[in-house]
Amino acid sequence: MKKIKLPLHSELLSRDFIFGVATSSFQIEGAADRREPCIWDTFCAEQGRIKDGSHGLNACEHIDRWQDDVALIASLGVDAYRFSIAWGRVIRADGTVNQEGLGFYVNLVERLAALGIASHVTLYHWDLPQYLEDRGGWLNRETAYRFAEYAEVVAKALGNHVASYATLNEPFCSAYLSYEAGIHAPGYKNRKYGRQAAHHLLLAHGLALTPLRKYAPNAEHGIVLNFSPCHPASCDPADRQAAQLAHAYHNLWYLQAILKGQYPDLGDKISPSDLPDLEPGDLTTISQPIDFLGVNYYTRTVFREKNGWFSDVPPTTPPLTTMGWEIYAEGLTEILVDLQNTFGKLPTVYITENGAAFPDKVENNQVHDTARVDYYHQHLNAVHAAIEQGVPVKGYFAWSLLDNFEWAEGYTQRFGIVYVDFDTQQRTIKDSGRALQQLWHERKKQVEAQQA
Ligand code: IFM
Repeated sequence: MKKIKLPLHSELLSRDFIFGVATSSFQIEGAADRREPCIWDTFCAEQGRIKDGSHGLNACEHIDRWQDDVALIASLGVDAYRFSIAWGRVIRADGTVNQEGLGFYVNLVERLAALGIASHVTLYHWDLPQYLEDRGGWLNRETAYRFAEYAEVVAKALGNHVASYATLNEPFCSAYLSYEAGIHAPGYKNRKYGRQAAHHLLLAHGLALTPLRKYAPNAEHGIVLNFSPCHPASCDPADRQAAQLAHAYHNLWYLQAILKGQYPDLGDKISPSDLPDLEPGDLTTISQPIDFLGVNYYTRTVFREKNGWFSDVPPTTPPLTTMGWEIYAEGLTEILVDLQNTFGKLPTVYITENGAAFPDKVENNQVHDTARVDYYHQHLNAVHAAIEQGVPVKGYFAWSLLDNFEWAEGYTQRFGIVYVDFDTQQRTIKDSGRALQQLWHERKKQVEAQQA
């Protein structure tokens, strides 16, 4: 088995850097009968929405297998586990709290703590309760206020037992892919909707910070955003401009609002009628200080100019992942350094997701996913390079612990460091999981030796 190697004195090997694995509720939990339906249940039931016609009703059956899954996480030697809470498992359609659902997460956090594993919670990873979508979803400003109430319920229950609370995971996806590009639930295709949903999501983030800080004052509070360096397809000035526009629209739209309290100025590239409706004070609410920025990174994107706008050029040069994404580790260093330069100083950064899907196969109870071992090796070294250039990265979470429901791709994409047989629910640690396990155990030994 190949190893993952880091430079000897890398910050990543120090005691203060945290390593973890990540998942999200809808992608692994199952037990749909014990929560409210969400927009992804509805979307999966619509013909043609999901590549393999599947759904998330059972997924990895994590709700019923969580104790074994936690033992598995512990065996990897991680410091932390990042997971999300299903809003509709906690708050019923009539607004009352589902104590059993909330209790699941209380037990999970307790068990993790007993094993010395810190909980990093995400409050919203795309599974909006359908009862809220029925009232307009993220196009309805009221949803932001319901989110803050839900955040309060969770913070009261989990409080300081959680190391960090991320309000949202990748609002780019729950706004752009969901309301603007029609690829994710609820599947709208409308530019104004996308911008308005993004604004309400960011407002929800800002509003939730108040109860989170009140009821979990010792925890860290922040948000998880996804970034992809935007490169021009050619030296043509029109393509260069298109790549810059894509960077502003996809990457800066969220971070600039949060760190600077303003949306990027797109000039005449966007019609004023497509810009979001704002109320006075919204950007102040959105731009409250955060303790950390979660960065999700998978690949870069190449753009060319098309009708005065930008259009992405799908990569063709191998090696590509089964998602069709280019493996481009230097893009992680590039985007981190670029954001640091753009914003002066970034808050603490956690790489909250990084990983790749490959066509894994189980052979004699083993999965030889050498390409994924290489992927982690290259990307961890890219994080090291960013730290060397002054970016305050303090943690790294592999995406994902388990193969799971990959949204519009169904179960066709395997991102796990642990293989899941969806017929038997058997879990098999892949070579990438073993390589990370080895790295994490060796690092622990090294840190303990330094302390002795
Ligand atoms: O599986 C997703 C995750 O839910 C959000 N970030 C990207 C991952 C891979 O597509």
